[in-house]
Amino acid sequence: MTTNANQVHALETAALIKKAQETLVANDLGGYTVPTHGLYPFQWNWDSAITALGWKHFDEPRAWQEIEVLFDGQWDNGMVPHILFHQDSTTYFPGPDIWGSDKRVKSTSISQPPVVATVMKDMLETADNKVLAVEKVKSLFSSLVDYHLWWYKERDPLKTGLVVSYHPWESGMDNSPAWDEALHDVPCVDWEYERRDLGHVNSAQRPHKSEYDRFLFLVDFFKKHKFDSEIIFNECPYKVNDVGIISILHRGSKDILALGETLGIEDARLNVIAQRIALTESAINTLWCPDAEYFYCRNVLTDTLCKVRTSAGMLTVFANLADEKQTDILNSKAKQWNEASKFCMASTHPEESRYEPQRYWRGPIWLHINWMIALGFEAEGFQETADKLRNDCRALVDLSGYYEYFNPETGEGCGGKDFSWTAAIALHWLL
Ligand code: 9WN
Repeated sequence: MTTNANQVHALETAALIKKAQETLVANDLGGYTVPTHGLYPFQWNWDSAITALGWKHFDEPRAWQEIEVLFDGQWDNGMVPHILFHQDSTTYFPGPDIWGSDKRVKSTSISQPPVVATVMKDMLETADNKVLAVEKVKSLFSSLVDYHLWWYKERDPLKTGLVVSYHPWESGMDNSPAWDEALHDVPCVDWEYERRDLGHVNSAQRPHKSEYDRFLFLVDFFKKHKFDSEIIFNECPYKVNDVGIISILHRGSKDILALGETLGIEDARLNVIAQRIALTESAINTLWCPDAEYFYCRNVLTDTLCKVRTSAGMLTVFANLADEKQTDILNSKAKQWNEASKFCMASTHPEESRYEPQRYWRGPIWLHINWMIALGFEAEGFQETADKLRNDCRALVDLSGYYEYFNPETGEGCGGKDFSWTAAIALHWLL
């Protein structure tokens, strides 16, 4: 770049940093950050963890507070819910009454990908205020272990090595084509409801009613069974091994062991986590499809792989679950995938028949997913792939700003505006 071009770039970067910080501050509801006002007016689990990564760049105490408030909603059994309804709002559906929450902090009855452990490790390692960071990790550590043990005990009671998910919302990748068959087998609710998301976002960018009918059936099912884990495990009409959750959990568990070692924390439960890590490592290849040479999710109820290439399979590299040969294959696939659309990485491979570039999780790009995938490839020495992901994400925010997600063909911002995790990933990774 010439000196002038460098100066322009620096000015643009400074403006983007300012805008990203302002976005987080504007979305701050006092201790927790909403993903965006209106569309998502509560605290979401993996959004909050990712958002803390943004806060840490300009307000470390506030970043730790985000995590503390998230754990304040933890259930007695260790689950950290997918949404905490700290206050009422009429702009989102389904709210706490539909979920039938009976806890002190009202919440949903499912969780979300547990990226929080990895975030906490990053926050400790990069902290300016080490004393504060050590104090916070020490005080949250036991709850964090409880959370991971909840996943293993409640979602893999038979010790298969692969936890199950009970709801597409739990994956965070709500209407990924990976769930199409499994979700189709779930009955529809027989009551009328009014969606609020369509009042905020164009319906072409959101899930269909046929999916919402089933999402809500599952919510009713959990409530009807009073959140009884045994009954739900035995009878839930939707049970999926989600390779995204499995990978993020696995990486997080290893990060918990590393945190424990760094801080000299002695906790006998860490042995259980270590055993579960080993179990997952020995089971992951059951999700590898030798024909496609790709990691798929599995519909546990029909014991079939969900054969559609979604970016969730790439998270095995982030978790270091893919072996050396598989990582090499995935890197070649990532290159081809990235070339298949103008911007990368599309959440569903553009050559899949179910690919839709702007409909929720069926093609658009989410920056935090790309960040995790890039971290994985970088750690394995595939810097070119990591750089391509990063450069494309930077181009997306340059072009469209901090939208919830982006069309991989045009770069157009989709979904909610002024979105917390997009601004946070920009602060943490791109700027
Ligand atoms: C349901 C908040 C959340 C994200 C999810 C994303 C979307 C909610 C919805 O928004 O899901 O949880 O109502 O569409 O799919 O990943 O955490 O940003």
